[in-house]
Amino acid sequence: MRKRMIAGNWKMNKTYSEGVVLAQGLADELKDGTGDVDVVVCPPAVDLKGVSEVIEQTSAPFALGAQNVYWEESGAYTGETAPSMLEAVGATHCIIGHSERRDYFGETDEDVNKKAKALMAHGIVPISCCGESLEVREAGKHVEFVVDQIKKDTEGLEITDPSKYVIAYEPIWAIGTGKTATADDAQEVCGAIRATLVEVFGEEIASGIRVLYGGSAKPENIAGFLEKEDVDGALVGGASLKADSFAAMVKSAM
Ligand code: G2H
Repeated sequence: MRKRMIAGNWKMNKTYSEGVVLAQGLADELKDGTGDVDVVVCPPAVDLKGVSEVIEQTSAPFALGAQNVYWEESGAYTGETAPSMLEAVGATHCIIGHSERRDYFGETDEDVNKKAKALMAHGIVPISCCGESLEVREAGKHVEFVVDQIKKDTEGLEITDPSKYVIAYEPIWAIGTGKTATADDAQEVCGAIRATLVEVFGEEIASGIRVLYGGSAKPENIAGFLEKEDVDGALVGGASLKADSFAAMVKSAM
């Protein structure tokens, strides 16, 4: 059985002190635990240490994730962060291949694949994003587009523990736009992702990999997504910036 996961992607929001306050608020909202749900918060890189300290001091029931990583171990890569650096501040998860990184910073499937391998070598769980543009969806090619991304993003990955690799399906047209995919839209693609994972890794591993939905997920709509067979949780942007709304989503998943 796959444990559900609710992950918050703060994107480029919250200064260090604001991040600490949000993490404290979330720790308080979730003080009674998160049941069988894995919860992850992914603040901006400069907030990681502060949120890590809040988690430690309050024994908060959530894990720490980064929003990006570089695949080299160290060296002359100005502005980048190595997996060991994430590990050193307590990050156990890391988002890779978010559509905003693909669109604005030119991240490719090859990069996403290298990042996944580098993270996994350090025991950090990748939350690997995929998803189609409106143009691709309107052309009716969304399933084949996402299947192709998954094949490229997972190429050569060695997965022995399927709980340590997570996929987030985020249709780009539904991100931060207020437009959500329907639960059936999400299931169509998440089901195709699962079938692709079976091809790549075999039934046993594929059945243990979490596939999250992302794109304007909020307290009001999360339950519908979670009812679907191949949707194992959510990657939440806007609604993760308030402790009460994010906690409400975690509670819906419990
Ligand atoms: C999709 C999502 C989180 P939002 O990018 O990754 O953001 O929930 O704001 O659409």
